[in-house]
Amino acid sequence: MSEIVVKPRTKTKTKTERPRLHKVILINDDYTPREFVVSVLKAEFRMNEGRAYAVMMTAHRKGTCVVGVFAKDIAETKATRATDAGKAKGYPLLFTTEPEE
Ligand code: TYC
Repeated sequence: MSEIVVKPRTKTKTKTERPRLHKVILINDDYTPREFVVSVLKAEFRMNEGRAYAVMMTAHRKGTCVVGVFAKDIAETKATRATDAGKAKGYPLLFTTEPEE
């Protein structure tokens, strides 16, 4: 007597999803001094003077500018710290976060 052995054809793949990245976005306002925005970008986002100035001017002209892309908790911490730095001086400076597509 012969037996037919059927091998299972389904494979189980274990996929580990990478955490989605989040953008930190700088929002323009009419009150925060340009130099202060530049100093916050340098301190919190480790930018050099030229990069910080370019990011500040993009937000100033267009309304917003993406500052960087980070893991969710890092993006949120940086946005909060940078916003709080403005608050401490009485400025309405605002950094927000949103998930990357
Ligand atoms: N618009 C501000 C000014 O003219 C400067 C500024 C730039 C403020 C970017 C916020 O995200 C900002 N003093």
